[in-house]
Amino acid sequence: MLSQDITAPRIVVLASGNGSNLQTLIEATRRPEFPGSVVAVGCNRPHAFALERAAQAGIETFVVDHTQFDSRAEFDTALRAEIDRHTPNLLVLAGFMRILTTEFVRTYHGIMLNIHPSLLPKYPGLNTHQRALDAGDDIHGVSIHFVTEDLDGGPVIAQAEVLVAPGDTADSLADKVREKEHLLYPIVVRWFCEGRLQLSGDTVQFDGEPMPRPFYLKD
Ligand code: NHR
Ligand code: GAR
Repeated sequence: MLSQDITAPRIVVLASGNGSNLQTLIEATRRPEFPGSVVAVGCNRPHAFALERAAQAGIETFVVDHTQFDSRAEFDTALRAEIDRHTPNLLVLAGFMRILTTEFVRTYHGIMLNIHPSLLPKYPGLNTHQRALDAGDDIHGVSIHFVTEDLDGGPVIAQAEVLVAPGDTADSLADKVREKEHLLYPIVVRWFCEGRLQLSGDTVQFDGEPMPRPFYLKD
């Protein structure tokens, strides 16, 4: 229905690499009953496979190559200009690999989500799978959070766990975690598009009530 298309939340996805999470979001949002659509995909790397996935799906793309800027502030300003052309209601980081400035994060406060490959607050930052292995963890996983200035420290909305098996490597763990990511991100993006998720101060609100703990996806 045309009227639905006009009012459907507009999602911009930022990615840096392969874009498998982007792919699952494109597929989920294309189901007729999904209350939002991916209107553009932005990358900081000109050769990211995510760009090909978007093009294949007929979705607009833009590249803001961070290596062409002298500072993070200038990069972020250029990135904001590209994003804002698409008037997003939701900004989704899906394997986006550049730390964003305070200015940027403030601009999209309450409408920016990130998927992070660890059970936050464990292992913010990079190399999460190796760090979980090195620590001897037997449970690892993924978290989805609102993005704030605090790197990977924004309020957590949802998590899913994977079991670490003897013989697991960083690569095998990444594969297991990615499987959970592909299940979890579309659920959370749908909630946001349905207007069920809000950030209020440091608290995630779900259906207008503070979430006492993150949603935990069961096996
Ligand atoms: N920005 C802010 N302000 N807050 C967050 O919570 C953010 C963010 C930007 C990205 C994703 C995050 C992740 O899920 C994310 C969350 C990149 C780095 C990093 O160190 C750290 C965390 C995340 C993403 N990036 C290096 C940098 O110098 C570059 C690394 C590379 O290019 O491979 O920006 O893990
Ligand atoms: C995902 O596992 C995501 O959690 C992680 O990168 C992968 C991207 O995969 N994100 C980060 O490490 C952010 N620093 P994809 O490109 O296939 O979606």
